[in-house]
Amino acid sequence: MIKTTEDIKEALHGRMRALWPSLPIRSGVFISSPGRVNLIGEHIDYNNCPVLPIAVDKRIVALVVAIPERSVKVADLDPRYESIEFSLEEYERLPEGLVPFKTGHWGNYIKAAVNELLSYSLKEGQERSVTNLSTGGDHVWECGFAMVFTSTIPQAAGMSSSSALVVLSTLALLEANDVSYSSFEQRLALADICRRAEWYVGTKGGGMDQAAILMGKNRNAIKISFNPIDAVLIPFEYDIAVVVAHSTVEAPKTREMMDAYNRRSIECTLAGLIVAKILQNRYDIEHIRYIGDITPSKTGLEQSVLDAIVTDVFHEEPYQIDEIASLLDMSTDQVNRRYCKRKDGTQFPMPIEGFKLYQRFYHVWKEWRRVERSEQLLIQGDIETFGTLMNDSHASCRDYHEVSCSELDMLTDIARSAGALGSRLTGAGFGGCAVSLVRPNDLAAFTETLLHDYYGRNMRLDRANAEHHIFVVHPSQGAGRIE
Ligand code: NG1
Repeated sequence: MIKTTEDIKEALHGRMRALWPSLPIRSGVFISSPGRVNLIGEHIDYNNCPVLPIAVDKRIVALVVAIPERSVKVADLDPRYESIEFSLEEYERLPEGLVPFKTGHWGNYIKAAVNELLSYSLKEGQERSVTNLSTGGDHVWECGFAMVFTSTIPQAAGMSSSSALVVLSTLALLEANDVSYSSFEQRLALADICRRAEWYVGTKGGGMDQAAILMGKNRNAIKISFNPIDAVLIPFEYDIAVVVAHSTVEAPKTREMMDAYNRRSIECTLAGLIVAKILQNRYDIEHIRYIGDITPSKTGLEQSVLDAIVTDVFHEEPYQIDEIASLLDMSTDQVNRRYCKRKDGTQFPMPIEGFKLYQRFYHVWKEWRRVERSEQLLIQGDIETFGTLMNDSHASCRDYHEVSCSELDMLTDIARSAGALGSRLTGAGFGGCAVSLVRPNDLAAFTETLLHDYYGRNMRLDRANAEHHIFVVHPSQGAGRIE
C-alpha cells in the first residue's frame, strides 16, 4: 500500500519510466493539487457572490516532464486506466480548438486546461509570467508535457477532484514552458483562467474551486470574492475537527447532472437581470449583471434599501419564459438565445414547472449574508454560531435551491444529533459529501453514530466498507510544486 510522499514519487517515476522510457524523467517536477471543501457559500459563486472554502489534504500528486514535441501525454498511476495523448497543434488547426473526448472522460479536464491556456500568448519582451499573458497573438507554448498522476480526492463527491485536475494540468503546461505562477497576483490571475477553462467541459460554474485550489494555505480558510477576484485568508486554528462524510450517492457530471446544475445558474442569471431592470427603471442604475453586483458600492443604495427592494420582486410561483421575457423587455426568442443555451449550442430544456426565480434568488441573497457573517464569526472565534449558519445553509440548499437529496438530508440530521456543531452538504450537491464541525472529544462517538445509524442502518453498508467514507480534513496548501 502506497503511503508516504516518497513512496508516491517513486511509484510515479516507475510508471513514467515504464510508459515512456525515452523521456528525460530526471528533469521532471512534482506538482500537487488539492481538493477543496466548501465551509459555507453554496451555489453562489456563479452569481459573483463570495464563498468560504478550504483547500484540503486530499490531493492529486503528479510527476510532470516537459517535452519538446508539442504533445501532451497523461496517464493515471493506476494502469487500469488508459493513458491519453493529443497534440497542441490540433488547437491551431481547428477553429473550435481541441476536440473533446467523449462526455464524462477524465481527459477532458486536461484538454480544458490546455485549450484555455493555448488561447493566450506572452506579451512581447515581458517576463514569462501568468500576469503577462494576453489573448491572441503568437503563442509561447513551445513545449508539451508528459504527466503521471495519482489522486486521493474522492470522485463525484463535491470535493472538486475535477477542478484539481484542471488546475494541475494548467500548472503542468506552465512549468513545461517556464511561465511563473507563484506570486499572489499570479495565482489569482491563474484562478480566473482556470475558471474559464472549466467551461470547456460544459458546466456554467463559478470560480470557487479553482481559486480555493490555488489560494489555499495551511491552517487557513479563504474568503474568495469575485468581480474582481480576490482571496482573503482567515486563520482556522480552532480546536475543532472538519469531518467529511460521503453520502455514498455519487453525483458525476453527466449531461443530466450538468443540466440540473446549469438550470440553477440560468435561473440565477435571469433573477439577477430582472432585479437589474428594476434598479435601472426606478433608480437609473446601470451596469448590474449578476446578483453579486447588487451591492451598496455598485448601486449607491444602502443595504437595507436593497433588501427592501428585492423582497417584492419575485412571486413564489415558477415563471414561464414569456413572463421573464416581458419583465426584461425582450422577446422569448432573445431570452432563449442569450441565456438558455447549453455549451454545445443546443437549447436548454425549459423546466415544465417553470423557472423558480423566487426560490433561487432567496437562497443566493441569504446565503451571501451568511458568508459575510461567517467571516466575522470565524475571525471572532465563535465557532458555535458559525455551526448554526452551516445548518441554515443546508436547509436553504435543500428547500430553496433544491440541490440536496434525501440521503444528504438524513446524513446531516444524524451528524447534528451526533454532536456536530454544524453540518451541511458541500459542493454542487445532488449527492456527494457533507461537512460537519465536531469537537475532538466528541469525534469518536460522532464517527460511531454515523457508522451505525447512517451507513449501517440506512445505507446497509458493513463497517469495513463504511469506514473509508468518513475522514477528517485539514486546511492545506494550494497547488504548486512539491520538493
Ligand atoms: P463541485 O462540487 O466541484 O462540482 C460546483 C462548481 C462550483 C460551485 C459549487 C456549488 C464547477 C467546476 N464547480 O462544485 O463552482 O458552484 O458547485 O457551490 O462548476
